Amino acid sequence: MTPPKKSAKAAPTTTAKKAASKAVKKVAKAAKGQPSPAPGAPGHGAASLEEPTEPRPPLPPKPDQQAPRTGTPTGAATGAPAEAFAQQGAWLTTSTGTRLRDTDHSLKAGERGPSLLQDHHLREKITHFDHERIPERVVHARGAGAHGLFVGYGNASKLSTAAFLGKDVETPVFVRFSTVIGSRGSMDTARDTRGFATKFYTSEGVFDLVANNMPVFFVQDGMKFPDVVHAAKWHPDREIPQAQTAHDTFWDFVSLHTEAQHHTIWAMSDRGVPRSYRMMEGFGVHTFRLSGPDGATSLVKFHWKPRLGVHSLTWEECQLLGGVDPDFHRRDLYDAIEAGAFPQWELGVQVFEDTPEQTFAGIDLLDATKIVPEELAPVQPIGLLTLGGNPTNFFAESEQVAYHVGNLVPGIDVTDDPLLQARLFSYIDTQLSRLGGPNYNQLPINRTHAPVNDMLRDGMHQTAVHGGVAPYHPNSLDGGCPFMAGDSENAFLDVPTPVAGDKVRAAPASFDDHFSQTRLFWLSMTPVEQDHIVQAYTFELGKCFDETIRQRQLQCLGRIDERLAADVAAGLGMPAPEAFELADVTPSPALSQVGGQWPVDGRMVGIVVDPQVAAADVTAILEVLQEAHTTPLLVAAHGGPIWPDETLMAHRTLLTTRSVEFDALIVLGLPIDAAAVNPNLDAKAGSAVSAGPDPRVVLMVDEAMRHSKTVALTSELADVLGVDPQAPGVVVGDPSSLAASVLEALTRHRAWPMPVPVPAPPAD
Ligand code: HDE
Repeated sequence: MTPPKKSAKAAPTTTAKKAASKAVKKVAKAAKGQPSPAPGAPGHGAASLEEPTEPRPPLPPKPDQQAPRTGTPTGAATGAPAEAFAQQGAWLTTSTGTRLRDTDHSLKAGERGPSLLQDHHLREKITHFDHERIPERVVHARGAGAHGLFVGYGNASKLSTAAFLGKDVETPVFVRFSTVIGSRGSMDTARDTRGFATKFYTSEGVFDLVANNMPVFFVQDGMKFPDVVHAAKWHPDREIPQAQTAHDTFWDFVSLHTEAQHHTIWAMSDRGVPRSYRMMEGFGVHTFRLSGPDGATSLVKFHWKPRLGVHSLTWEECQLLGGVDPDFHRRDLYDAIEAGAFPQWELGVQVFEDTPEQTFAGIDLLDATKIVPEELAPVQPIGLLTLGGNPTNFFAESEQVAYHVGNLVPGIDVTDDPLLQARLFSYIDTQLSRLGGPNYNQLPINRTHAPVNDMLRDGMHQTAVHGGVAPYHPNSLDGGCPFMAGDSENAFLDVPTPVAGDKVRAAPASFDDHFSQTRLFWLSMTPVEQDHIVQAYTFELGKCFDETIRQRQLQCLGRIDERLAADVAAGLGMPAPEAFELADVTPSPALSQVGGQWPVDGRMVGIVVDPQVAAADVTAILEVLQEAHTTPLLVAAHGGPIWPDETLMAHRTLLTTRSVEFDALIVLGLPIDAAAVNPNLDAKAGSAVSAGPDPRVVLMVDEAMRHSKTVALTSELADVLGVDPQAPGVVVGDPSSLAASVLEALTRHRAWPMPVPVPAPPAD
């Protein structure tokens, strides 16, 4: 086979940029004239105080909302508007379209009598309600989705024949982000791996890239997946804890099954607590095989690179958000899209020669617990993804979307990675019980945009009406149709690869190295990131009941790094493990996520005001922040108008928010409401003992500073609040200068207390 030529590094093409900016402008135009700059309005129209008396047809979706294309189950576009999926007309009907007179009372034998069996409307309404839930996903149950557009740069066309990678080819996509362990209603900010699954509706069929935000996986063989998931989920007797690995069964498993240690250190790092879905990398994890137009094949690893950089929450923020806003990531994604701050990622590939060994620089490409450092194989961008549409209906889209790693298109094939091979079985199988039968690909969100001519028939919820009499091959009754496509008709190619060896239940020797890349990850982190890892292990193991399990995991940490093991042991009050011989590895600075500057789109800025602040100053700050595509929210003592003659309204009050909701704080005033000094209140306004600053504002500022965020305020308020103007992240100045300073500071995400030394790149 010919070795793949490295494709030239491509910048986003003008068309890719134009397509993205066209989409941004469309939403911005639709949003113009909306009453509030804060996203999150529940519906398209405003509610009326009285119950409406005049019927009207259902309103169209909000400007930020999209829906799947209205195609037939067999791929043909109907051209019907997206609303055709939803409700029609002005009058309430049964599910079969009969208009109804009353839906508040059941049909009874007399006003005070028993309900009648005859009541078909009651039975339909209650029966449907009884069956509204479907089984949640076994893993990745908690998630949120968005519509978008992928535009190919064209530079991968030599590597793969896949049409959607062609230059300026536009492909609609639906992306679903998720946590792995928690149930459907669990909090977004749990420490966990995140899913990043993308459905490309390409002209050649659906391609699903079912990725995670970490490039390695817990296990090397699909056979072990149920084990790791059972260990990570709640304890089976009490079904606690929810959505977290800080418990005995998880650490019992990973300390015994040490191939999980590499993934575990990623989960214990800041990657396990992302600031936003918009600020995560995505990784296909496995190695895939691409085939080009000349038949040459190459091995690749897929990467998603976020335009906003990779950023994280602090652990304390995660815990507070779990209570203050358990929907933090879901809300962040929807709000950003609604505000026109469309998240973007570049799709990139690391390309390797397709050799019989399937290794690169001594790294086994079939081992999903290994990465290939970017310093050794750079990620080459091959297309741009822009998410520009929120779902119109969560259930129909985000819940019913069914990804499958076997949804492949010509030019992209799988490899023999034993994890990937098991996934090829699992994803169809799980949809059968989750979506109730074999026709789930006919659901609107799963429908392909390519013509379908299969011989699959019947089954639960069949919505296609198939013609013909011979859904079998070979046949003569239907003229032998459908025919098989050959190379010239762009048929999918299962790349012929040699297979040899005994039939065994065993792994290659290269799969036995569990610690060298785990150490590589640790050494690639900056000191602040290493401290977070120490804290995460200390927290998780501190929640384990069993001393032996803690001890065993400390030994695993000793195999990663002496300082890591010693610091965690100190936090647990246990002896540090013996010294182990450590792997000699070269750090990969690309793995660190601090030390750069990024765009600030969609960042949240809290502005604390009181009626004494000049409204003109606040309006000017709002303008600067909105212009930069951030979302400023006014925080006041009470809801409603803040100034008697102004239209500006409070978006949050000191009761409905906490500093963790914001990336930065601007404090312009001190809302003190003496009337609210009530000893029976949970968090009293004002101070019962002195006329000092409102303790809730003090708490906000203190918390924001502890989380290394930017806090901007005037020098008078810094004095009153006792804020050190020299402290990291503190900006003191006139109201007119504060917004610009905040925007500048936000480009670095946080103001870490120490300068951040970045590990040196490896010598050539
Ligand atoms: Fe999955 N995985 N997985 N997985 N996975 C599922 O499929 C499974 C693996 C990933 O938003 C399930 O539809 C097995 C690796 C994502 O709908 C299920 C193995 C990676 C999502 C399943 C793996 C993933 C899933 C549950 C080991 C990263 C969410 C519901 C062989 C590359 C997709 C469903 C969504 C979902 C099985 C390993 C990512 C049970 C058996 C490795 C992002 O089929």
